[in-house]
Amino acid sequence: TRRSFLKWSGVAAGGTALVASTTNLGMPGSGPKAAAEGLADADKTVWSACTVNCGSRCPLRLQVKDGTVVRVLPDNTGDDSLGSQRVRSCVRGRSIRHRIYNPDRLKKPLRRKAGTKRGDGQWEEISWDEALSEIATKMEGIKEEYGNEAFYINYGTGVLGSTMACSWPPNETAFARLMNTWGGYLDHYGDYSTNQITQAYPYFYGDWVAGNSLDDAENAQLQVMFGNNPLETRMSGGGLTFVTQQTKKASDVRTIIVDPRYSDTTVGIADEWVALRPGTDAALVAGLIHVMLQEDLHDQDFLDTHCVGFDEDHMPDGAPENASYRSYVEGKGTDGTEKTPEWAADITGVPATHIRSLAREIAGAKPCAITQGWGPQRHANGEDASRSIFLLAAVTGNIGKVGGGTGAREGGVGLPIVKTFNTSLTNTDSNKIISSFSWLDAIDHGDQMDTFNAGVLEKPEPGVRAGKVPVDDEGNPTNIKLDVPIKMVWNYGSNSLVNQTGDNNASVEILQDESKAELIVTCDIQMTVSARYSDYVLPGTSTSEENDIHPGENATPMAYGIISSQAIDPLYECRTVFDICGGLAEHLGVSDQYYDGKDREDWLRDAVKATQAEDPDIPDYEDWKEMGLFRKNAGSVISLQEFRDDPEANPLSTPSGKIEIYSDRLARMAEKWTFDDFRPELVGDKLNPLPEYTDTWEGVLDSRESEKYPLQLIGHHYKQRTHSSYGNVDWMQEAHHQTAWINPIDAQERGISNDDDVFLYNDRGTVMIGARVTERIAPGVVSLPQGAWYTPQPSSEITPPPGANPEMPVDTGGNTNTLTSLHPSPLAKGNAVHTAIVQLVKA
Ligand SMILES: Nc1nc2c(c(=O)[nH]1)N[C@H]1C(S)=C(S)[C@@H](COP(=O)(O)OP(=O)(O)OC[C@H]3O[C@@H](n4cnc5c(=O)[nH]c(N)nc54)[C@H](O)[C@@H]3O)O[C@H]1N2
Ligand SMILES: Nc1nc2c(c(=O)[nH]1)N[C@H]1C(S)=C(S)[C@@H](COP(=O)(O)OP(=O)(O)OC[C@H]3O[C@@H](n4cnc5c(=O)[nH]c(N)nc54)[C@H](O)[C@@H]3O)O[C@H]1N2
Ligand code: SF4
Ligand SMILES: [Mo]
Repeated sequence: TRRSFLKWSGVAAGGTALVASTTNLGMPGSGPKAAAEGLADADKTVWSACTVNCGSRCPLRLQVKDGTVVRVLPDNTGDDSLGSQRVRSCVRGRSIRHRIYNPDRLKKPLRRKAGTKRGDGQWEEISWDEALSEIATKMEGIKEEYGNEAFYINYGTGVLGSTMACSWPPNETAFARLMNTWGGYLDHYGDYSTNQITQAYPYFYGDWVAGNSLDDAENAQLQVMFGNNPLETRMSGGGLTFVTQQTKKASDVRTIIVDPRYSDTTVGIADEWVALRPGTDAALVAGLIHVMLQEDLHDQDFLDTHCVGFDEDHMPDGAPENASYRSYVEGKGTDGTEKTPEWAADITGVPATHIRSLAREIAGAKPCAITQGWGPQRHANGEDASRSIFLLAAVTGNIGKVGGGTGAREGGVGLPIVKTFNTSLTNTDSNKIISSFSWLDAIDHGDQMDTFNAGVLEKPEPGVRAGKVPVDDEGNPTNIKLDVPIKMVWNYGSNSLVNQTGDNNASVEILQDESKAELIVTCDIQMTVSARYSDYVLPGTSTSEENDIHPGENATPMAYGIISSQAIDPLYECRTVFDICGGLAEHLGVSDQYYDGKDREDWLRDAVKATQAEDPDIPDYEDWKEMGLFRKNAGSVISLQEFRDDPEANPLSTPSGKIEIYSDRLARMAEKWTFDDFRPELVGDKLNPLPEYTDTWEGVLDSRESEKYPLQLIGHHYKQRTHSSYGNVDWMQEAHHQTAWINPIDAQERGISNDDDVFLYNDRGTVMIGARVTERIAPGVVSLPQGAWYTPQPSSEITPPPGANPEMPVDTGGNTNTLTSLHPSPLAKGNAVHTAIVQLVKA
């Protein structure tokens, strides 16, 4: 601890107060009681919040002395019962001072030095006026030459949890409001979290459908979680990490977890671990259903009344013969292979005897709560993985039941916060929309992208997450095309220029070509990896420097929201994004429309008023601000209950009104979709009308056949960080090291022991990092937790291992995306970053 104090005590703002605070934190005599009550002589204690995108949201009580945050305290309201639970922050939130006062904090606007390349790290400090007027002038030039479709707001979730500072979805950001006063911009559908499952939903359920909330598992006989890890991905003490443990404690519901890793959730609540190979859930499900069909364990009634496409008697008009799922399992489909447990065992690595016993147990448990996390779908063909898990819930008849579930990720309730600032203007420009993962393609060759080759879609109705495939009168897909490539990228609260997207080295190459993207502007609080690849970097304020409203997340049965009060003055020359976009609006001559006569706090009051109209329980702005956290018990979520009870009266929004196990729309799209227009390696990709298993690029079979890259790489979401946020916090680095997880069998073969430095590499890049040798990961699989800071060292300084690409730098930060691919998934054009093959050797 002492070492980390030394490391940054001299650097941060308000140095004196900071030293006082760290002294206090380390004070051995203060004892647990004093620690809980905080610093006795603080000037004030204010409600603030941690607003990063970790799937939770925590209030923080910041203690301020002499204008500096000196101590971070958790929620002290609520209790330990579900519905009114205390929202204790996790260790990241408790270390937020180290993020507020981090040495990487940006101080002044920066301009990339003339004559240097993006990424060279050569900057000039400039005034706000210079920065905003230069950016505005460049924006005007781009608009004149290319029009508004050339402006893009990049994916970025660093301030997802705020209202005025909101960084995602794009149409709820301050930059979107600015652009909407000025002709619009190119929007995106989907998100890096859920691209594949979002685009899978329409073809199975019609719309986004939640699972039952996780507290409802107390009514289940069995809970089965596919790649769902709430104990690490919803870490708030008020969140699902608490809910799942309380539910397990209360009901002792038997819990099976299907995951290549023995995750923290497996540690915490599982009775059984099914260690399948990554990307093979659809094969496991086919094997399970084979057993159920042979032993007549499936729910034929539910399939007959609520679904189409399961067997030959229930197919949509015009579907070819033997295209049903039953035919696929029985080996009568086009591949002619019966999906026996032995077939599934060979692909998944789960023994056939285990598949048989699992099938009997899952089908026999009435009801059975089946959920999935988003790990299974962040893969090549992740769309089919997620649909296959929905299918398992359908075949066992658990959909719409208390104690059952839809096979989707757990549902949740929240407060209906209406963000009037962001939604009172709509995008006035084009009807076109691209996948959140297609933007590098759109920079590189946007004017060649269309629906069939790149998933350019029509904008959906507000609030709908999936884009719409354009169709003609007969329902056949038609083609729309982008007119121009992306020329300006706005990157706010995002480390997704490089670091969070995929294939860092290839991304850098595209971004460094100034003939492509002409203007890249980042607004962040710190000098991140992405900021390095920008032309201008604008210093933003952190949540502690602002007033804002923060919707709570994933605490069902509790719904809650936080209003934070500004704890300290903006540091250095930092500005709120409201002011930054306001300044740009002034330079672009649209400030009247942008402000609409209101300041930042007016908009916050406005949002509370609009929210009260939706939910009369919501307190007034001032009262809420005083209480910090407002909570209510909103009850459990049971999804599709009405559809289950009466499918005729409550049809789904699919063309048939039923669950579509075979999708006629996907069959028609499959005839038009092309995959090899830009990348020869996309040959072999396909759309499947059924949720079937596909042997994909860099899947398990490739790893088995490849002498060069025999290991499958995934990169789980990790408790050290929220993506890259908190990744530069010394306390967090000390608490949870960045290491590559590898099974002892694979480690032994390579002469690797725990803590040895290793190289991980493939054609796309090389990482050097410590090894964690552990039976908590399946043999043949490596996990390098996603989000570490990409730190490329030239190959002249660190020699890559023999066999690695000698051209590529060695990333000593250990970022997974140094090894992942920009190859999009076939339907969603999503980030398949859990699909990659690598070699691992001792360094
Ligand atoms: N390989 C691999 N890659 C992945 C994933 C994976 O599973 N594997 N997961 C993907 C997923 S699900 C997601 S959501 C994305 C997340 O990707 P990003 O949304 O890019 O997430 P972060 O890395 O947290 O970046 C957030 C940025 O916001 C900044 N920020 C934080 N607070 C503030 C603030 O108050 N003001 C301003 N201006 N900036 C602030 C942070 O400094 C940080 O640079 O990553 C994706 N990338
Ligand atoms: N601590 C922390 N919490 C976070 C985040 C974070 O960065 N840090 N990020 C937040 C965000 S934005 C999101 S989107 C969510 C992400 O939530 P998820 O997408 O659910 O998280 P992942 O870790 O990618 O995957 C969940 C589990 O799936 C497993 N898995 C990987 N591939 C497969 C597969 O093919 N099949 C199966 N069955 N399992 C597989 C992984 O080992 C992991 O344990 O987490 C949120 N919470
Ligand atoms: S990282 Fe998430 S769980 Fe941790 S304090 Fe922040 S909001 Fe809460
Ligand atoms: Mo995410």
